[in-house]
Amino acid sequence: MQLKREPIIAQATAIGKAGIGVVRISGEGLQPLLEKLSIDKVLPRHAHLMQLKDAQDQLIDQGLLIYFPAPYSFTGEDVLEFHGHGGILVMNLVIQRFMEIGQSIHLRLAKPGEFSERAFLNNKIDLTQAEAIADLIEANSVAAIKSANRSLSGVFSKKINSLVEQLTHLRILVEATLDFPEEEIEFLENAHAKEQWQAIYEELLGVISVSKQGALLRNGALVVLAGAPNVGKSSLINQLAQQEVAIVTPIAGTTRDRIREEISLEGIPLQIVDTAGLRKSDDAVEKIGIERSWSAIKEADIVLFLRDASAANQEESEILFKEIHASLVQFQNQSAHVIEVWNKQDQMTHPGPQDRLYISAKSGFGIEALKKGILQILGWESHAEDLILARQRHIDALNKALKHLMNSQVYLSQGNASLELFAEELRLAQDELGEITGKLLPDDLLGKIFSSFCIGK
Ligand SMILES: Nc1nc2c(ncn2[C@@H]2O[C@H](COP(=O)(O)OP(=O)(O)O)[C@@H](O)[C@H]2O)c(=O)[nH]1
Ligand SMILES: [Mg+2]
Repeated sequence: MQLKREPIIAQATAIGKAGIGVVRISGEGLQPLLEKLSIDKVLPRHAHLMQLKDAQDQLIDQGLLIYFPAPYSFTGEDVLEFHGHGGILVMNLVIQRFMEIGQSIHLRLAKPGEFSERAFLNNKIDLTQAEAIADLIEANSVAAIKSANRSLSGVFSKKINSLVEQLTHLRILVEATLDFPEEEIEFLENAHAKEQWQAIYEELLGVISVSKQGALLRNGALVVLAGAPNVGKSSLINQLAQQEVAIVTPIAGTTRDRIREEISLEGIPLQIVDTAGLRKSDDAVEKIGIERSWSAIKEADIVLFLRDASAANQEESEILFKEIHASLVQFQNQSAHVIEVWNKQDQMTHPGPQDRLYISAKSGFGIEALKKGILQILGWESHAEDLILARQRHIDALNKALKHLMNSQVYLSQGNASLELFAEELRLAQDELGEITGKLLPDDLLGKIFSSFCIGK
């Protein structure tokens, strides 16, 4: 038996001063509420001009009322929208008044994400689509908007559902085979079980790849500028940010604090961190700065290790370079990429080895190449049209599904005795995929996901 859910109300638009503000109500059976609103006849999906009055018959607000009867609404329940004036107090009074009128049907304030949760529970959208709504609202680049919209229209779910279907098909095949042990191997061969497995494997790899691309758009990367004093780290952050965010002087030890600036490369948000130059110092403040440089390196996705290409003596820099690599190992941040960047190209007196990345933070020479290098290291393929704005939750589940699929392969090649294990691994892979669309997610996890959305969503 399904429990009847209480009707809920919340402001759907942002709280603040605006021309209009929208209050949304959703519930199973809002007819009693409509009857009390003293509008003669409320037509579905029509805008009705309405005066909302308080218990003393004083006008609170005048606006438009739209009624979306179930199941043709966002939540799948009856939905009422009141489009009034977007003032903080007005909207509060409007909500209060609706709560008074709706007392008999137990109208209450909505919790964060509760509208989306109901849409999910009523099968209007699946979990990836609900998440895509939140992502669309929070998107901070055009690319992120595009890929959120793709998820919202069901592209991601379709990919997942297709994989689930193929896994089911293969499982049925294997389980049918288990009933006829004598013919097992031949049967599977005739049904091209290996080929089916291979197709699923390739499709899953494809989904993982586009999801990782999308995750880049969402998460971006932390790029730390490191190196000896005076190699041009602060000049480079200024060049990348296209403004003077850090102080540049010829005096070694100028930068002491970490300076952060966010830039966007093809829609990917990059946190650029300028750090104090790494050297032995007796200055108490500079020492703290240098400690902070190391802690930035500890967290980096990419370390841009700057060197002065015009300097005759590279010995110190060479030692520092090794030190950075060693410390990344020590920090257990081996996934960080270190890019060697040779700065002050404009001051070089003779050409250096060709395989180096030369830039001039001063003139801007090589900056485009550097940006390209960063994108390449992040694995960004700018022309991928079918990006999915995946969340970490999705990537984790996809990776786990891949792991089970790989496990299953071992059993398939072992033949007879292992077929049950083969089927079991396929089932585990399928379960992981089911978690992405929310079909197989425990209630407490679902609640956690929806409560991270804001109120009114
Ligand atoms: N000629 C030249 N000078 C540079 C370049 N980049 C930085 N400098 C100079 O090198 C000095 C140190 O630069 P700064 O950015 O403060 O280096 P940091 O200590 O690594 O942050 C300053 O005098 C800069 O003007 C460059 O590409 N070419
Ligand atoms: Mg500096």
